[in-house]
Amino acid sequence: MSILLASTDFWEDMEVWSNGLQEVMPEMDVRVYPDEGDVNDVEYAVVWKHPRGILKKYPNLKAILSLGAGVDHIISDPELPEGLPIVRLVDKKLTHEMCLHALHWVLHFHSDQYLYRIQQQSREWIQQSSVQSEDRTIGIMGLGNIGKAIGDSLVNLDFNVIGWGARPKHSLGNIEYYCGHEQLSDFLSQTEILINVLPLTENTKNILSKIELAFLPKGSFIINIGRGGIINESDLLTALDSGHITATALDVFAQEPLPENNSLWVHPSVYVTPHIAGQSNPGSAARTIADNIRLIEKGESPYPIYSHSSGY
Ligand code: OXD
Repeated sequence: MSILLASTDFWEDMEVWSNGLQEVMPEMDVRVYPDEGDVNDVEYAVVWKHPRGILKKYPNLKAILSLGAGVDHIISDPELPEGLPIVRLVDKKLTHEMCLHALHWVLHFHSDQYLYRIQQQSREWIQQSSVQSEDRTIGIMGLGNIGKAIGDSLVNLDFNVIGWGARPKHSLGNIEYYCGHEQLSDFLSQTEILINVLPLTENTKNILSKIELAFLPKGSFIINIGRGGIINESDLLTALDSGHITATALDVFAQEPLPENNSLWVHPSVYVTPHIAGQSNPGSAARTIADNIRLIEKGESPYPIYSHSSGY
């Protein structure tokens, strides 16, 4: 019985990942693609942007597990074997990192740090009047595990937090929830700092385009740590140029790595980070993946499984 690790993106860390998985699952043989040995032995594939088409080579595969929170890198494989559970990664260290990243940019924008940086360049001593956190509305798109954790940490800092998602939700504590396309404009029109954590699906692609960006109040900020394809990048640039959006922190892009000639690199109101907001932690992610494999071995359901109908 073996686990296959496959990625086109993590090669330099593959040894760390394979050692991490081997340590928590000594009963399994962890192999790294393309050194998979006998293809009949492979029962689990643990992947991040695996080479397209390889997964159909393993006749005894029982499940595909993601090394990251998203699974768009898996389901975009046109030759994916059918009928296998695809397991997302919900890992508390990854969630914590995403919270810290989001918090960093919220505070940067909320407390005018972006402005003081500009003032420093021209040696201007101007004290901006501060806004109390309870008077600042942060809107989070995507209230899954990560979005909810970010929301809760902001509520604890007394921010006014609202959320938007495609489906009805219960018990979001102090986060007022807006649901579906019909409530998107209500949600956006109150949002001064928008945090996107939505996964990329057929329904969320370009969900923030010209019309939706115009619903945001003038002078608002956007933090994107979900997926790049959710915001129409050329509409975003137009909204930044017009001053409708003051600044944006982008960790994810429609095309990654962000091409050298993309204007987002050089726009003065854009902060670019190279998709590092929630890096999976080999130690804790390996334990979560091992727990899910053991559940499958016991005939139980791993958590959470990708749902074809919701697209994530
Ligand atoms: C992920 C990511 O899906 O880092 O975990 O984007």
